[in-house]
Order: sequence, then structure tokens, then C-alpha cells
Amino acid sequence: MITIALSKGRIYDETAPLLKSAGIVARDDPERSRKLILRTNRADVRLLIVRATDVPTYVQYGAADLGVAGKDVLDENGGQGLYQPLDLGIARCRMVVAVPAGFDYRRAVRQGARLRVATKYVQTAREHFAAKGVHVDLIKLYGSMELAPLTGLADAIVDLVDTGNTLRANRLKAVEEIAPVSARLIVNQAALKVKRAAIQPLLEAFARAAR
Ligand code: PRT
Ligand code: MG
Repeated sequence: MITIALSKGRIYDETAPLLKSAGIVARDDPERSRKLILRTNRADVRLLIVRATDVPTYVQYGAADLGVAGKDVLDENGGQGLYQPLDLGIARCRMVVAVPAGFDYRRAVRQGARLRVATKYVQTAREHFAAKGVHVDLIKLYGSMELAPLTGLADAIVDLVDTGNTLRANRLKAVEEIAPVSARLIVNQAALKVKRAAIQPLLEAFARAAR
């Protein structure tokens, strides 16, 4: 059995066509079904539906053989011990620093002000600001980061941006790009050795489809 861990939403939606070109089609739609283990048209392949941040954990421990996770998640939670053979080029976005439209970020940085930064990506933010020599107090949030500068909780946020609509709707602007983000295929290294005959053709099909 080959087990593939995925999150619902954009990762699933954009991975489904890649799976299809590898000949794998789920028997249920995760948006409609409450099942967390989805059978596929192949008796030897199943999908696990888990939270995006939990995908690396399932693969690390071998509860899943393969997974699809954003680079944001892998950078933040450490992709250690995971074989990352492929950038799938899906679920693309950017990790950015954003501030209220009227806030002069460059000036604040130039003056050496100590910035309060709210984010779900504490590790990523810490490394980014440390490399720039900017002093920050980091405030960990679990979602809706856009609210933090609007309520005085923070001066800035570190968050993902795609179209920029969410920032604009909250009168925020991106002032710095930290990194481009896309989803990666991750593989449990022991599974790759033990189940190579089954996994290798999947990796090749993914690589062809992701081009
Ligand atoms: O939503 P939930 O709390 O269940 O989990 P999650 O947020 O971890 O998962 P999900 O499905 O929202 O995101 C999964 C992965 O998709 C992330 O880890 C990223 O790698 C990738 N991705 C790609 C994105 C976006 N694009 C994106 N735009 N993840 C989040 N966003 C957010 C963005 O921060 C903003 O709040 O979507 C909102 C809309 O963005 P705009 O700029 O188009 O308005
Ligand atoms: Mg989300």
C-alpha cells in the first residue's frame, strides 16, 4: 500500500490533476466526504487528508509514504529527514512582510526601531529579520494575521500572499518579499528504499506532470 498525505483546499485541488496524470483518482471528494482516508481507483494507493502543517509529520514518521506540503510549512517546521525530490510548482504564493498602508517601514528599519511582528511563521520571520539585523518582538498567531496591525497588536505581519486581495481589503501593503513559495513532494526515506518499485514510477509520473 502507498499512502499519500495531503491537505484539503488548494493543495488537494492542485495536486488532484497531477495524481490523475499519474493514473490515480480518488473515490471520494474530500470537500464533500467526511472521510479522512480516501480510497483511489488503485487498490494499492490511498490518500490521507490532514492539516497542511501536519503533512510533514505524517511523512517523517512513515504514517504516510509521500506527501505534498508548501515550502512555507517545510521551512517553518523543519523538513529534516525528508527526501524532497520535486518542486511541484503548484499552490504558488509569496512569503512577505506587510504593514499598514500608511506605515513607513523603511524609515522604521533605518531608525533601528524595535518592530512588533505577528505571524504564524515565527521561525521564518526570526531568521529573516536576524539576517537583516532588524530587532523584532515576535508574536505567534494561528491565523487571520491581517487583523494584528489593525488592532495595535503588531506593527507588521509575516504572511503568505497570492493575489494581494486580502492585504488590500485590510489596508495593508507588502513591503518585503521573504521567499517565493510552492508545494513540494516529500517522501519518507525508509519507504523509498523498501517500496521503491511502487514509489519510483509515481515520482516519475509526478515529475512529468509537474513540468
Ligand atoms: O486553512 P487552514 O488553517 O486549514 O490551513 P492552512 O492555512 O495551513 O492551509 P491552506 O490550505 O490554506 O494552505 C495550504 C498551503 O497553500 C500553504 O501552506 C501554502 O503553501 C499554499 N498557499 C498558496 C497559500 C496561498 N497560496 C494563500 N494565498 N496559503 C495561504 N494563502 C492565504 C493568504 O495568506 C491570504 O490570507 O490565502 C489568503 C488569500 O490570499 P490572497 O493574497 O490571494 O488574497
Ligand atoms: Mg488557510
